[in-house]
Amino acid sequence: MNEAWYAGWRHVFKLDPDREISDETLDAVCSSGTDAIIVGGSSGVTFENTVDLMSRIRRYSVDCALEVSTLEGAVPGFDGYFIPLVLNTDRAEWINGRQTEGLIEYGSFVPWEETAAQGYIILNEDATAAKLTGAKTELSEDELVAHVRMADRLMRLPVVYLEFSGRFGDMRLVKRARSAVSGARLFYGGGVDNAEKARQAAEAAHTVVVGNVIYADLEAALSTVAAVKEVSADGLTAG
Ligand code: 1GP
Repeated sequence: MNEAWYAGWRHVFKLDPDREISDETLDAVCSSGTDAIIVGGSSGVTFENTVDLMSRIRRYSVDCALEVSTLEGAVPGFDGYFIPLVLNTDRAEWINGRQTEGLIEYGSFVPWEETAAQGYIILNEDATAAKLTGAKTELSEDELVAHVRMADRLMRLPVVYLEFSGRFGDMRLVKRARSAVSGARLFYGGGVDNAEKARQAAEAAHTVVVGNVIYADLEAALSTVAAVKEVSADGLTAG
């Protein structure tokens, strides 16, 4: 069977090209045992700062993917590419508009085997991404499940991403979403800033994305790696 390049990822660190990171911190993050680094951000992403961060991460063997959110920030040389489609907005530019513009420009150069669409469901109204995209973040459980089924069953997107960026979400809802997916991998990101939250997120989602705490408390960020890895892939803590 042909497994997707991100299929085995349980823990991922997300680095923002628009934020400063020292060589020491980057070394710790890339050598932490995380499964991959995703480069991406909601604002201030340019070709220059993306190339710069990519070339620094490239000194390490860790998998490195780019989440392409702007045309300017589309940089060749990553191991993989994620293309976010925001599902809980009525602004079409974020669902398929900008993505189509990207394909008009770069469609012949896309490494399709290493490119995957992410069905983004943004659930924290305070997140920059929610404001930028006009996401309808107040979803009932039924509405959330409907969005997940839209992504997974109708659109057959390979990744569903529950984005709580900046706030730890309701893990019961995340589990509910995971039980609703059939083929997609469920990514969870938002407010994972210690080992305990990492463990809870790992019990709920297939892949746990850790971002902000890298810049706020490196030791706490690093502790999330082992915490996620201690939870087996089906969400049961080992031992
Ligand atoms: C952000 O989902 C990621 O896109 C991670 O969220 O920054 O809150 O860890 P945090």
